[in-house]
Parts: sequence; structure tokens; C-alpha cells
Amino acid sequence: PEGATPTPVATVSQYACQRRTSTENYNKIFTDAFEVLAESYELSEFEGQCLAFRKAASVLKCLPGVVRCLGDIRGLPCLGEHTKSIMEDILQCGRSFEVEKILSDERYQTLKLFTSVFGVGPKTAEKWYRAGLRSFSDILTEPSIHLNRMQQTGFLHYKDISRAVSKAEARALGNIIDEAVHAITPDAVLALTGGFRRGKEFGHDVDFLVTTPELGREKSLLPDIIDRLKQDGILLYCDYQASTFDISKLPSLRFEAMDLFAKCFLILRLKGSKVEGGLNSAAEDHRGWRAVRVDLVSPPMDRYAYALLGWTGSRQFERDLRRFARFERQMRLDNHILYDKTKNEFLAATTEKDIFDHLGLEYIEPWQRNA
Ligand code: DGT
Ligand code: MG
Repeated sequence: PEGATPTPVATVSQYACQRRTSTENYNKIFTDAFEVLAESYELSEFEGQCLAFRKAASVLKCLPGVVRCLGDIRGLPCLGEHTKSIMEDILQCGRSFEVEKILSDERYQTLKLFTSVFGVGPKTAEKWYRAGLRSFSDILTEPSIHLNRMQQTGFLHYKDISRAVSKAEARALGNIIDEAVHAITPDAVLALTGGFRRGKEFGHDVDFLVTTPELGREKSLLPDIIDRLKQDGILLYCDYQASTFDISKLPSLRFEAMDLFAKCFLILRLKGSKVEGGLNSAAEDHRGWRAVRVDLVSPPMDRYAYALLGWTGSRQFERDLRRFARFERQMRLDNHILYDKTKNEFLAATTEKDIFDHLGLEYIEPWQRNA
């Protein structure tokens, strides 16, 4: 669908948290190109340029129609000379030569391939590239390379976990986690987060928040869930990280702090046959099961709203919420807290709406956060 003519541009904020961005992206041809440039800059550790292209893509994603000429983007924020010249090439030739050059670049291709393995980050990928390795078989046959447990699992389940997870599969996993959690504590609280909460049809993993109303009780929750999944024979991989969250040590001076709540990065064995309505045919193969990445995060109940907001994404939406809090409100927001620097106090919140209210922002629904 081509949609309507883009909105008069004066109404578009530079902050994604002041824009409504559905999953419908009319300008994918441009945003895909920007993503390639962003990734290429990221792999070369040019963080500024990388973020500039991510911001530009995010602005185009909120437009209600296709950009047909450069006039359509006049006055839009975050679109600089470089982004405009890429768009001009695409408008004129249907493609960008700069993007095509990157896509055909051996280093880019190799680093993309290596980082597509679960457990392989840009640093490891770069190290392997510098050692002259170019393919998975190069890595797997190189005697001097020692793969950690995460990377071994990544190679073992490579085909499955690089295949997109569907909404139906996310729902099926939700049922499995729901059953496990409620068998442990009947009053447990479970919420879907990440891309699927934003209404996406596909994702690279499925993200959940789990907790209990009783403060402190959540500490044993993830270990108990993990035990149960193990007993059920569906736990293929588990990286559990206990909570390091301590409100008395906050706020630190770090702007974008790591998430400190208890969490686990899992790979689960999802059976096809059990899913109501069946999985789509591409997702089901002769084995009747597939491996799926699942993340569980377990904040204490009084931090629930912050964790939910922080784990729903999108990443760009999160970045701009923090940036907005800091530069427009003199507040500090992360996955755990909102701190008002002018009042020197932590602000309490039981719902996401409370946090938007504290920030003086209009509430943006999860499915409008696909920035
Ligand atoms: P996907 O899974 O690729 O379809 O897309 P998302 O949006 O579900 O992305 P994902 O699963 O990587 O992360 C879910 C959200 O959680 C994302 O918007 C970023 C946010 N998040 C907040 N704190 C953290 C953190 O400490 N680590 C990670 N990995 N994500 C975090
Ligand atoms: Mg996700």
C-alpha cells in the first residue's frame, strides 16, 4: 500500500518518543539502505555516523506515506546531507551505489556472517576476519580457535535461530512459559515484551518479563522456571544472570546503563505439533521441532513498569526516551528508574503511563513504538 502523502513536516519531533510509529513502513527502500550504512559504520566503530543513519531511518518510519521526492522530506528532523544524497540516488536510480559497494565488500559480508552467530559479537568477528577466516568452515576447522559454550550452541542451532520467529510461535512459547511460571507461583505476573508486544509479525527472539507481587520472591523465580524447563526436556541452552540491581547505588553517572535485573537468555525446543492452529509450513520441518531464542527478565514488582517500558523497545524509541528525559527534563531514565535531578528524587510508577506522565509526554501505545 502506498498510503497518503507524508504529513506536513513541522509536526515531526526529533524524539521518537514524541512520534507514533506503527509496524507499517512505507519507506522501507530507504530505511533498509540506511540500516546497511548504519551497520557498516557500527562494524567500523564509527558510532556517531551509525546513530545518525538509525535516527534518519526512524524518522522515515513514522511517515504515513511513500517519499516520492526530496521535497517530501523538507523540514524533517535528523536528515542530513549524507542521508539526503543516498535518498536522491534511490529516487533517481532505484538504488544507492554507496550501499551496493558496502554490500559487496568482503569485510562487511564476512563480519555480518560471523556476527549472525549467537554469541559472536563485533570484536570476535573482527578478530577472526583479521586471522584470515572467511567462512563458517574456516572457523570450525581452525585448530587454534576455541569456541565458548554460547558460540558452540550458536553454530549447533544456527539454521533454526537465524530463521525468524512467527507470532504463532511466540504465542506457543508464551503458553509454555505461562504454564511453567504459574505452576511455581499462582500469582506470578507474566508479560510479553520486545517486538511482539509492539505488534510485529516476526522477531529474532521472544522476550518476556516475569515477576511476583511479593517483593524479593522474584529472586528464586528464574532459577525455578529454568529447572522446570529442564525437567520438561525443552531447555537447549541457558545463560542465567542473577540481579545486580541495587537502588542505593543509583543513580550512577552512566547515561545508558546496562540492564541489571535478573535475566536469562535461553534457547528452547519448540514442538510444532502442540501448537494450536499449527505453525506455518516454513517453520516446521521433518523433526517436528525447532530451536527458538527466548529472553526472560525478572524485575522486582516495584520496578515492573520501568522494566516493561525498557524491554518493549524499539531500541531507537528507548534511546530517544532517555535522551528526551535527560535533555528536555533534566531527568535520568533507564530500565530501572526515573530520577529527577532538579528535585533529587526517584519517581514511582506502577504503569508505563505513569512514566510518560512524569516525563510530560503523551502516552504512546506499544504498537506505536516501532521507531
Ligand atoms: P527482535 O527481537 O529482533 O524482533 O526485536 P526486539 O525489539 O524484540 O529486540 P530485542 O529482542 O533485541 O530486545 C528487546 C528490547 O529490549 C529492545 O527494544 C531493547 C530492549 N533492551 C533493554 N535493555 C536491554 C538489555 O540490557 N539488553 C538487551 N539485549 N536488550 C535490552
Ligand atoms: Mg525480541
